[in-house]
Amino acid sequence: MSIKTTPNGYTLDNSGQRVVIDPVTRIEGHMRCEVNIDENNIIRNAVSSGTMWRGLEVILKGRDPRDAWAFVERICGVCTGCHALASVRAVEDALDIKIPPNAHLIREMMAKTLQVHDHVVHFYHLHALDWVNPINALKADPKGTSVLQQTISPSHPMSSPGYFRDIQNRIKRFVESGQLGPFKNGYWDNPAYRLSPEADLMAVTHYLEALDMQKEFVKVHTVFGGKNPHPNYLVGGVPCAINMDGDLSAGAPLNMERLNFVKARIEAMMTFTKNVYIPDVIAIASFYKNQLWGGGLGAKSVMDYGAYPKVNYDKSTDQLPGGVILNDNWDEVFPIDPRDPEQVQEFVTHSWYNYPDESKGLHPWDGITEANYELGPNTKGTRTNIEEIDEGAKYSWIKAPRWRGHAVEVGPLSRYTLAYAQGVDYIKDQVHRSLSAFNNLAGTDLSAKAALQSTIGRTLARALESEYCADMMMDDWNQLIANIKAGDSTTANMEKWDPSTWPKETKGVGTAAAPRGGLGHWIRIKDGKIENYQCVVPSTWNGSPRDPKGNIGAFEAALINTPVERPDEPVEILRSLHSFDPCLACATHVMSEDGEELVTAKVR
Ligand code: NFE
Ligand code: MG
Repeated sequence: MSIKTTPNGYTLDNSGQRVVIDPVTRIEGHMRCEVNIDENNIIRNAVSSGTMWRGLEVILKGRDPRDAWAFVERICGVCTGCHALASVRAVEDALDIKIPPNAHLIREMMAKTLQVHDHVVHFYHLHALDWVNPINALKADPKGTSVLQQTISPSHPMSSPGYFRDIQNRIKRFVESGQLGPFKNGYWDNPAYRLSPEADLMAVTHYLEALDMQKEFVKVHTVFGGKNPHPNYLVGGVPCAINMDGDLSAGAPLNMERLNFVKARIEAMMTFTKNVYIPDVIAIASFYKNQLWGGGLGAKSVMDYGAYPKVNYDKSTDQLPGGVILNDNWDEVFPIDPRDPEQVQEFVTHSWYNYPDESKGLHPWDGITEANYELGPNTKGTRTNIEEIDEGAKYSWIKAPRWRGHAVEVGPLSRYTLAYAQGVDYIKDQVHRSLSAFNNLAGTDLSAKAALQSTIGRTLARALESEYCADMMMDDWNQLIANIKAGDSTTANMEKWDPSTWPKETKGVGTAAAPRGGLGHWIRIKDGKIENYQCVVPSTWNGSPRDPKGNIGAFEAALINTPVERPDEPVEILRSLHSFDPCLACATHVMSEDGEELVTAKVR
């Protein structure tokens, strides 16, 4: 047994019952989590491990930088497009290529569509079943659900008792057939589920509505990028020409019909986020008002590079300003510079990689990706069947990125904390409006800080960011139309397409607001080829293992001191982990050789 306090202020005690969750499901990629639970069922130690290895950074070496986006975009099919965006930005930065304003607006609309799509799918299809019990919805009085719907969101038209009764009958047929599909394997008799049957019925109904909506949203990617997932990008701009006289049958130019099609999808995103998503998060949260745990690093130490610039290349036009907040001090925001070798560094002391000197971190321009799978002496089990991880040694395929040595959280909650602390009116209004709706429903009097620093706050920030992105996208759309009307239909700058125009040696960095947080790609180009390429990804920050000083990352921190109602049904652990929307495919971007899971399941 050992009790330790980490430099970032968490007391870890690895005595008590060890509970292993592997695989953690309803995430992207492969993840394992081990916790120690004391005699009062409180989590006192947490170990999060990425259990897959990929190697995209290695695959890129020696390739044409103009092709990099197409490789790195395949890091992930969920946050589709954001790696391509960070990549083209990194290459353009290295080669000093300035893209036309229309290309920026189209890229922004694609990025914001991704946010809305990813956040909606995450909340309804990956996270909601941690809070919502579909089996309990069978006990609901559909009239009560109708009243609830009209109370929390009077503008949503689908609210009649008959509508909810039909859905309830659909769920009944599902359950009676014994084929629960996505609702299988839940802990449905666990008292940790707190919603009324009427609220459960409303939420399951919206699960189904969201399935229909998400496939509409992504059509914005098919218009601008040819397809989804993995829309097309281009170094120098976007690969879609504007031709207002264009005939669609003649090869898909961007014409007014297509632009109006996009506008209708943006309007659908605005309506769904305002009338369904945000009211649902607030209504569900009101049933969990006494369970505002799981804050961890969230809103205390946070980081973002800055998001949604109005003007490309001008960080002062970021609509969500970036920076770093440390240790809960919202009065001091440190500027962030991804080029500064002292700021962003990755450590591998507890990661399955080699560095020449593992006491030091490496800035991504000098980053090394060299696998080294070795287990600590206190590991229980074998190399291919770990029973218990030894967190004193290397224990994850995720590296540990740090900002000036500090563990920070990234994601919508970090962006919202930074924007709130820096006085962005739209964000403050949104936070205050949703908080007062929550306080009214729940009969509480929480401050913004208290509400945000929790698992539910992290989930709320994602909903609010979806609304914000939908609204901002309409501004982007209007600006694009204004540019075209003023005679500018340029979508690419190909002046430096030819490698003969490039310097012999150069380097660049590209950042983007990925759905799960700040994303950065760093590239070195030599003799027209990629010499080094490093991605530092949101789930790498949040899912990071311990660093050499012993600081724990955001997933681990969010679990410490969380009470668990039934240790063999750890729904609370899933809630906190899912509130980050983990993507292990992104986090490790770097699968065992035979593609198999490295470890086996104990508790699901
Ligand atoms: Ni695969 Fe990703 C996002 C990136 S990982 S989901 O968002 O970049 O955190
Ligand atoms: Mg990396």
